[in-house]
Amino acid sequence: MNERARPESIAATLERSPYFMPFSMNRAFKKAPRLMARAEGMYYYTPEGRKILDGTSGLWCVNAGHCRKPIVEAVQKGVATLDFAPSFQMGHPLAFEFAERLTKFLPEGMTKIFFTNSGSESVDTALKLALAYHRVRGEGHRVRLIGREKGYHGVNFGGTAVGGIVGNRKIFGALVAGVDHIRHTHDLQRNAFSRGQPKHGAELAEDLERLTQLHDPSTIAAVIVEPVACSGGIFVPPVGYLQKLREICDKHGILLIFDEVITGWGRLGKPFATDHFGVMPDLITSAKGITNGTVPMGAVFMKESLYEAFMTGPELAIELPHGYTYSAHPLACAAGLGTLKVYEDEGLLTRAAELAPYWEEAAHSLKDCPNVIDIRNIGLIAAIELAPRAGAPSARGLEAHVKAFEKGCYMRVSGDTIALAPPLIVQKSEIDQLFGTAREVLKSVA
Ligand code: PXG
Ligand code: PLP
Repeated sequence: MNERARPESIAATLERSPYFMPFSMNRAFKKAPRLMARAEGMYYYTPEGRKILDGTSGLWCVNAGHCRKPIVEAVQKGVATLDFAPSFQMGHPLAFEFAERLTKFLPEGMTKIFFTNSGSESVDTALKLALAYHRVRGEGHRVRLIGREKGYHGVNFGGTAVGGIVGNRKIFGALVAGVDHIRHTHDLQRNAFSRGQPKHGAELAEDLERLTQLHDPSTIAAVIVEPVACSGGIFVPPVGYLQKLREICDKHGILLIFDEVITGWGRLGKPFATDHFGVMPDLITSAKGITNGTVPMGAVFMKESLYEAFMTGPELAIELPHGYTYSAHPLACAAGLGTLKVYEDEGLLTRAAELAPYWEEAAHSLKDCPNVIDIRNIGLIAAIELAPRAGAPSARGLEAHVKAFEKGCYMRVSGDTIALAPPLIVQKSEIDQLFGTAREVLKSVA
């Protein structure tokens, strides 16, 4: 029997492991690990073979469910055919094929694609594109980037700077100069237990107008927001809010970036949140579901006019001095092509819309559970916000996460908010299991 088959021995050695885990409580985790060794469809399996319902699509990325055959086979075939090919001044056919296929799924008007390897890289790419776009058009004075409080845009310098989660920013110095933030839209007093988009708060978009007055609009290059802010606690945009942001951007020549790393790929019941809300940004950042999480990949989608602005200089010059060794990696392109096939064949990018009413009922049925102070939902996303324990913020959330895992469900928590977003193949019986487990957990968490 090899080491991998002996779970006790894995757990016993973890305390000394050299693995510095990302966004984790390393010491506590290594003392009492929660491991997944295998996955299939809606479920993970622990090394001991315990079946765990995946309530958050891994990290919001496995939208088509786990280990789907067409994706696995595309990757297996891909890796045996072309392991790597350079994408700087060279190319490979899959990259062009994948870009072409992708455009069929994108909101109308999004016609050009830049490949990255993650959401964080997509965000930093989009921010650099925005600055460079203004510069090549003779508006190099537009140097400021605006994010939003409680926003999450990954962990690279640009994304951390425009991000608005205090704990993710405070120990990393001054970050990037010229960044400011508009206010968040979390408003328990007026909007608690809203179903779908909350009624109150469209006027919060006017905070952007305030910043244009403070800095002068001619200094602002771009505004980046998540259409639904997910990592920071799941905040659904108030009715009319995104429209207002778009209007203010238009008025002042500011680019609007929607960070759709989570909201893209069917999460809200349309391919993108852009389609769902009917508000068109200038750039969209994507990752995660683009390959069903199988191989790391990200992308920035942009309007034709953005791309065209770069195609005006001498032809024998590199139009954009930016890119990653692994941009358009052949394995990621193969995984992406397999993923798009599953999404299309199974109608997964609109399935959340069919399930949303059932999902909403199930989520809001937890209203009477102890410590629940808000429930928010949209598409196949739900947030259950718990009152923080006095003097110990996040403790209640963490306990809920651990107890749910013991009861056979994986649920992410962000502080004291439980975040649910299952693969889009979820069945109603599994929705029942998820919220049934959440109810049991909430009753047992003091
Ligand atoms: N933008 C948004 C909107 C995201 O949600 C990123 C950028 C960064 O993507 P990468 O691929 O670099 O991680 C994200 C990622 C959680 C959670 O549980 C959310 C993310 C990642 C990990 C955990 O909320 N979002
Ligand atoms: N650092 C060094 C020294 C490099 O040579 C490179 C790429 O060539 C990078 C960082 C960037 O790596 P990547 O292209 O994988 O983002």
